[in-house]
Amino acid sequence: MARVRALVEGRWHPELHVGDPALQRLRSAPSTYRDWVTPNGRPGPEGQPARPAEPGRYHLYVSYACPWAHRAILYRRLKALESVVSMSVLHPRMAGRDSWRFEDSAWSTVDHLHGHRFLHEVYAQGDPHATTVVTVPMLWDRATGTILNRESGDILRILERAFDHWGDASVRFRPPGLAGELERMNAFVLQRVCTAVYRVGFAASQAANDREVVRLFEALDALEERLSEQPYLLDTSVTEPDWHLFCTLVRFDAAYHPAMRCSRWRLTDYPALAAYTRRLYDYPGVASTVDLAAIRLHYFDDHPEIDRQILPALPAEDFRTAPDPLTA
Ligand SMILES: N[C@@H](CCC(=O)N[C@@H](CS)C(=O)NCC(=O)O)C(=O)O
Repeated sequence: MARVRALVEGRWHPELHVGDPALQRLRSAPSTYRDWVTPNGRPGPEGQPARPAEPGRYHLYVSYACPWAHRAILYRRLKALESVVSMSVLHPRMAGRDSWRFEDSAWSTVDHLHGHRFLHEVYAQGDPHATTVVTVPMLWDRATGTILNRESGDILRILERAFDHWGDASVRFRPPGLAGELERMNAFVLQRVCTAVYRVGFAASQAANDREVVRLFEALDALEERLSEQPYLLDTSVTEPDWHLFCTLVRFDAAYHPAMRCSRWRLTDYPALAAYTRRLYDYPGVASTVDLAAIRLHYFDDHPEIDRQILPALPAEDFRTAPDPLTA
C-alpha cells in the first residue's frame, strides 16, 4: 500500500499503516469540502451549498509541481483573477514527514494568510477535528476561516464562472452545446492519462506496472491519432479537457518518463501530441504557470511510494533491429 499521511481527528499522522485504527477512521470519513462559490451565493450547478463571490475573500493554496494545482493556477491566470483570488504556494519537495510545507523560495512562498509552516496546520485550523488527507489545490474562505473546496475539477468550474464581475468574463472552456462530449473527454483524459501516470509510478508490483504502462501508452496512441486531425481535443477551440491533458503532458518528459517509469516513449516521440502541447503552452498566459524546475524537484524527491525495485518498461525503440544508415 502506498504511504498515507493524513490528519485524523485534527492530529497529523506522518505515516499510517494497514491495521492502524486511525487509517480505518480516515477510510470511512465522509468526503468533505465541496462547497461552491457563485456570483450571488445561490446554490452551485448541482445544488451545492455556495458562498457569494467577493474580491479578496478566497485564497488558493497550490504548488507549481502538482498537475491538479497547476490547473487552478492556470485558470486564475487565464481568467485574470490574480487580484481577486490571492494565492500561497507550497514548496515542491513534500516527501518528508509533514508533507506540503511553506518556504520563501524560488518555487514557493510563505503562508500569506496564517504564517503556518505546513499545509496540514492550515487544514487543522479550518477544521480542528478534520479527518482527511492534506492536498493541493485548496480554496480557502477568509470570511468563515474554513476550507471551501479542494477538488481541482470543482475549483476550475468555480473560477470559470463565479468571479466574472472582476475577471475576464469572455474566457470560457465549457461551451454549453458540448456538455456530454466534454464530460466524456474529461473522463477519458483523467482516467486513462492524468491518473494513469501515477498508477505506473506508484505500482506495487512489476505485474501492475507492466499492465498499467501498456494501457497508458494505448491511450496516448489514441490521442495522437485524434490530434493528428484536429488542433484540440474537441475540435477547433480549447476546452476544459485540453487543460487537464496539458498539465500532464507538459510534465511528461521532465518527470513522468524519467521519474515515474512512463518510459516506453517520450512525449517528443509523438509528433501530434508534442505539437499540441506546444500550442497550449503558447496560449497567452500559460507559459508563466509552468515551472519545470519545481516539477523536477517534486518528482525526484525521495518518495518512498515509488518502488525502485520495479523495472521501467524498455523504450519502444529497438536498436537491435534498426538498420544502420552508414552500413545499410
Ligand atoms: N482530488 C484532488 C487531488 C489532488 C492531489 O492528489 N494532490 C496531490 C499533489 S499532486 C497532493 O496534494 N497529495 C498529498 C499527499 O499525497 O499527501 C484534486 O484533483 O484536486
